[in-house]
Amino acid sequence: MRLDIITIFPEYFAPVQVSLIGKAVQRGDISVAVHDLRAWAHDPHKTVDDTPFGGGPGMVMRPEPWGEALDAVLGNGGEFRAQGPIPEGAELIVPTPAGARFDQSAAAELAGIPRLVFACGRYEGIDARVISYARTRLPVRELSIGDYVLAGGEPAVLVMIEAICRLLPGVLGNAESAADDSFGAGAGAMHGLVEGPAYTRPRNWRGLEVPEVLLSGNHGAIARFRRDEALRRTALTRPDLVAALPEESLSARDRQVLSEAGFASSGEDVAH
Ligand code: 6GU
Repeated sequence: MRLDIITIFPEYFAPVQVSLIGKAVQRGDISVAVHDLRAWAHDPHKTVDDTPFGGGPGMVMRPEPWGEALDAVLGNGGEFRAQGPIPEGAELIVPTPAGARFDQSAAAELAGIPRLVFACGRYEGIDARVISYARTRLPVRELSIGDYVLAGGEPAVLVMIEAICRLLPGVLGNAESAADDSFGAGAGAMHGLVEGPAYTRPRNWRGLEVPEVLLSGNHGAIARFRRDEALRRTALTRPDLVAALPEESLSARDRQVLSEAGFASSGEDVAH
């Protein structure tokens, strides 16, 4: 997978060189190019923003540097502007709090795309014509990582890259761990639930014991215990997820655990 990031803060992306993603970059499974938007600002001050038409607070990123940046990064020699071919399989991702929610299914979809170009906006966003124009040339997604406002798209892009790249084959040490985690879709996944707690050695730590069943070697009992814990924790921290569970996905035991945790069998929270 190839990633291009266009930003006024290239230093912000140093973290892609570390941890699992950094190792995948070193192996050549992922290539990352970070581009400084100011390289395409031609005035002495390398201005990339201006006041909004119609008035109001904040600044808007000017279209010209963005147009040239996308021409250079996406077009093989300016072809982006010249209506020539866009690199096969490329998509443009624009992080914005006004975008559609970036969630695990979006991450899984994007993990299947060979080339992602991230356009990080600052201030009050990028002149809207840049996105309209780009939509005539390649698929564009405006994405938000949650209902809060960041000063810029950079941290959101780091989050998206981490979520996407850990789904690529070979990036996680254990091929099953991505599929099996909260929101994953693997054989061991707790579909639609968050994961319960995990334990490792020592069996007794500061007087606290590891739950006995996990030491039993009884795989059926362990799976049941983990599902109970996942149901309890999801009921406590994410009642919205419990309410969204399809009724037919719940066994009698599941419903009992949920009802003990304060949920009616309809999936509604009856605790308050
Ligand atoms: Cl993608 N960008 C900004 N600036 N703020 C956000 C966001 C993105 N997602 C949530 N808040």
